[in-house]
Amino acid sequence: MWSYGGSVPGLTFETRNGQGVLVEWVNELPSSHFLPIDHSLHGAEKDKPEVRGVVHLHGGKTPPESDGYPEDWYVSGHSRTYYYPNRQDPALLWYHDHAMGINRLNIYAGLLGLWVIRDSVEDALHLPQGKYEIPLVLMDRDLRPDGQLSYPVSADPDRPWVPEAFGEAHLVNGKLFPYLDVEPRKYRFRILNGANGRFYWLSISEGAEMVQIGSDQGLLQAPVAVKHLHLAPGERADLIVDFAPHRGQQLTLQSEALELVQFRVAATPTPDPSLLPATLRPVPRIPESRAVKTRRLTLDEQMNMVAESMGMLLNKTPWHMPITEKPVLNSTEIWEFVNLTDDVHPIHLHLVRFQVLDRRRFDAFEFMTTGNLRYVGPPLAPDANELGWKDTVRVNPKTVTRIIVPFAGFAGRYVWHCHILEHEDNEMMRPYEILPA
Ligand SMILES: [Cu+2]
Repeated sequence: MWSYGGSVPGLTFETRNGQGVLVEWVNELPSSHFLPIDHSLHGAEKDKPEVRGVVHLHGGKTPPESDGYPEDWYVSGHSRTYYYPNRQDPALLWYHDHAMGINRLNIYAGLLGLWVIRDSVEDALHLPQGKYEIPLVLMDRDLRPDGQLSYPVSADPDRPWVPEAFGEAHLVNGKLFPYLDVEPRKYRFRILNGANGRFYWLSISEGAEMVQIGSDQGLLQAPVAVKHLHLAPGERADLIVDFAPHRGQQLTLQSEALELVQFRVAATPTPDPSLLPATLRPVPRIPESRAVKTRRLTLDEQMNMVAESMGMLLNKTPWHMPITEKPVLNSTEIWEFVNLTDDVHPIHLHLVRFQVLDRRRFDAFEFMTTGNLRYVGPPLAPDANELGWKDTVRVNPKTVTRIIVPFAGFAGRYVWHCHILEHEDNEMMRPYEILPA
């Protein structure tokens, strides 16, 4: 695998709110790629070097010159020094490659890692910490019989891109079905879906209760008990699991029938000084009236003559077209994603955090033929565990999903995209620009 700092997932950054960090990201990768590049994709043409990289901190409130713009890639023997202010609420972020046209291959190769931000407010909650706080990075990979990574290809050798890549090897922190010896007490699990395209539907066997305390951009206002947890690529969840009722048992974290990690609970009781407070951190809902603009943005799929996917688009506009989304710094906008495809797309905006307003079914055929947006159901409020600050939102098929976004932080050029990496690499990504106030 390729890695940041010698391990997959890469080294975890432990940081504090307001404590800026400079990182020199040095590219020491080999000069040829070991996974199948599709030179027909924009940004991955034959005149580009095979191996290129650029690092993006997902969820980071990062100045534009350090955000890892997809075209800011560089080759082996070079480095970039990026500045991360960490002036944002405590959260589990993650860093990964973002190089134009080969991002899916670089991340699949192993270029991802975690970035934790903490602060004194979170410390004062006395959540489980130290060895009782465990990150779980979920991803799937396919392996050849010799143990090497295998990435799927299409039937066309000139266009090997595939619309989705799934693997049969389900990895947690880079290991196949690992186990963890746990004490019968509360644990905090910081979970990332780091897969290219797999969605997880998580639960724990023996009816063990999961209590969600945080999502992408930090703590929820209050804990939410969840039986199942839906996690799209790029999404994070912060969970408390109390093993006290399960002394001597073996529990499994699973996604439907897939076994991901086993918890072996010790039989002897143990003291548990950690807390699960009834309230965590205020998350005031942003009133819709604060939005100065509403943008309607479609999610589109292009099919060829035999109904094979040729790729997805945002607002029917490929990457190279001029920037169309230019919110003003410190203004708030509503973005409504009109999903005309049959897939769920996790849509991620760089730099900002946002709140999910609602989801509503509409008549996609009527919209595509007449342009008229006719709803066929009531607006559905987000689930309780989606009421915190988010940076990635699941946009369901034939549904309008609305988010409200304060564009805070920095003026400059960023991107927004689908976090199914195969989609992102094939035009389901657009630049946007925040104009100075
Ligand atoms: Cu997508």
